Amino acid sequence: MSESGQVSWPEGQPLWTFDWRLADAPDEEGIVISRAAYRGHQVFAKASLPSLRVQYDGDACGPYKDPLNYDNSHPTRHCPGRRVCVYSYSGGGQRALSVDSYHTIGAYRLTHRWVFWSNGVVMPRLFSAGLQCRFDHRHHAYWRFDFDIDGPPRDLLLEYNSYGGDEGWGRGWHPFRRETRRVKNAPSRRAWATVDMDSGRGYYLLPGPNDGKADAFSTGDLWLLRYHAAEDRHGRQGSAAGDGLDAYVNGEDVYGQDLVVWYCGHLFHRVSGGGDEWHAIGPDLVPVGPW
Ligand SMILES: [Cu+2]
Repeated sequence: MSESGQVSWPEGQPLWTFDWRLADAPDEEGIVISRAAYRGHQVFAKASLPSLRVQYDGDACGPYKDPLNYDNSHPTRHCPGRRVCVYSYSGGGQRALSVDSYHTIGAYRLTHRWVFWSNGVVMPRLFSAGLQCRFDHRHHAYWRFDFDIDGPPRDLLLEYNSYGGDEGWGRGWHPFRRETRRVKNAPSRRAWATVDMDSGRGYYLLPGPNDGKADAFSTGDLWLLRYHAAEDRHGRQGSAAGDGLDAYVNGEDVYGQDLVVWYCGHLFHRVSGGGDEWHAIGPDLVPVGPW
């Protein structure tokens, strides 16, 4: 089964337009956002959460790959009778449109949410509570952002480091020419941005404060890949044992190409916090340039 819809928000003078869909295997990748545009300029061809891996200390349980699908989603009080809840609210002088779904997997409770703000900011989020196994563990959430800023071609990914020089994209910003896997580096305030070379429009990708960092089990924070349809494996990407993303990093040119950016948030869940505590991870996507 699946549930899907189209958004044009706010009504009358839309800032955001996109399609959404929550489906079962093999398309179990949480709520999938597609054909998203802000102020009439394309942002994503597709954005989704194809993989959610869990590792326990000492492998006391698992590891697991938890699917986010229609089958394990449930209606909430907010939206009776529906699995995907679409609603708007205001905060900090901005309006927001939220699209979310609530899932249970064993004792886990999970909310997958996309928030689209009127100022162009996008907040992908995963909220987690519940204890399946009474050992400290880490949830690794892999978001896949198939950016098509102003259309598929001519995009590039920049990385900011406070120690970087000026290479023509602002002090500290370095453009990647080849596919790569990257890890966070808080001391240099490392962040990323995907930019269309012609329009100058783009999106910063700013790691969230609770997003942790890569470890031996989940070895990356960001992957920059050239788009290939065959590399979109939907909910079948990777397994409990491995995310399978390094296999796509094979030296392809990514400078001014059609790009896919994967971002992983690493959520440390201490058993001592109990099962009712909710944890949240996810980056902020912030528009840059003349939107
Ligand atoms: Cu947990």
